[in-house]
Amino acid sequence: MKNEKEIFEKFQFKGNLIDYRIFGSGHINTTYIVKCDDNGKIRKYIVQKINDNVFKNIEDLMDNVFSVTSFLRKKIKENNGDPNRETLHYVKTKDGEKFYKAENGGSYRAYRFVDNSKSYDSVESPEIFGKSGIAFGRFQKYLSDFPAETLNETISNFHNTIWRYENEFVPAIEKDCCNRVKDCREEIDFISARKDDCRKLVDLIEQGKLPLRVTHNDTKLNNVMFDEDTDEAICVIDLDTVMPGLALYDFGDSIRFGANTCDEDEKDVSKVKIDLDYFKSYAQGFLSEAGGSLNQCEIDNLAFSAKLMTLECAMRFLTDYINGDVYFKTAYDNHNLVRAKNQIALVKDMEEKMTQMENIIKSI
Ligand code: ADP
Ligand code: GN1
Ligand code: MG
Repeated sequence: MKNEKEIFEKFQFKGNLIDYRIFGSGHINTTYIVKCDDNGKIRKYIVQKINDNVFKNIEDLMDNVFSVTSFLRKKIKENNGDPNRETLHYVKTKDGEKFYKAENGGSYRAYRFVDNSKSYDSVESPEIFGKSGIAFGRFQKYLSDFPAETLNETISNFHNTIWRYENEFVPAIEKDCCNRVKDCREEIDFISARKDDCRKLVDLIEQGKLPLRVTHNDTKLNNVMFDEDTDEAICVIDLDTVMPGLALYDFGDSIRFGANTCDEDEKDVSKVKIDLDYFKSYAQGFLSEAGGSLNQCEIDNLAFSAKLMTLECAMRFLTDYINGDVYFKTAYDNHNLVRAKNQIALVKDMEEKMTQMENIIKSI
């Protein structure tokens, strides 16, 4: 623990460090909340140990997030917003570096805690979920003229679903390093039967029908901060995967996580459904900001993208289970298998309700 305190003291925080603890429920980085006493005023910061198994080039990653946040700050000011609350504010180390490389080998970065904010792992009303749609839609709109060629690709082929299928999923099954394939044949068959779905959007990119945009690529509900008092969605966080991508990835991934009637790791899959009221509310929010710039092919594939992002996530959880849980953080032995089964149940329900989902999009 002494070690961690020493690491936190490397950053340009205001005041004396008085408290810190592990925070949040992300699957990738290790997140801490750190409190400092600045002459009686308590200042809160977030410090993260960046997962270097997931992010291979941390310099590139930090260059991205610094340039994206400074671009967003300008946009927010132009639109009369409050840049201190509406985008992440990174804090450099006392040596002026974007992150701190500790003696233990770990890489750490820090930002200001977004004042008076909270994140949701699930919400109780479609209205609140709809507000996250506005935030992610606006995020995409603000980044529409960001110079995409200056961005580093932090994880290659991140949402290239067919690439993941052929280069991660199938090899994991063939290798079966932990002898787990025997426990998930049904799930493997379910995903294999949908291989054609995995190539659909990639084919449309190649045919020039879907444009690459600067997108967030990890639009989980708990990657947006809400105001403690008003429940307005104020700030999009977790910018590690901001890269050229499809508007559809951002839309679909939000639905996957936030319109599920259950948590992503609910074990009783009979309860797992897509809630169409949540779907509609998110679509209205997202399209109210980003809709104006979408082409017809993007609009036609919004409902499909929700299914595809869920199928992709099922495949990623299952691949990680087969590989022995080396990518996502897990809390118990077959956690990744539970997540995969949950996502598969959601795909099944979306397939049954696909026409209704498409009609909702048409009605907006
Ligand atoms: P991961 O990549 O592991 O998902 P995140 O960057 O999403 O990491 O952070 C994990 C959690 O920490 C978030 O869901 C949120 O609750 C909290 N968090 C992260 N950054 C901030 C911030 N600047 N202010 C307040 N809370 C934050
Ligand atoms: C991870 O970092 P977090 O928890 O917001 C993952 C997403 C998955 C998600 C599944 C960089 O998101 O791609 O969809 O878990 N992030 C990365 O819950 O792989
Ligand atoms: Mg996150």
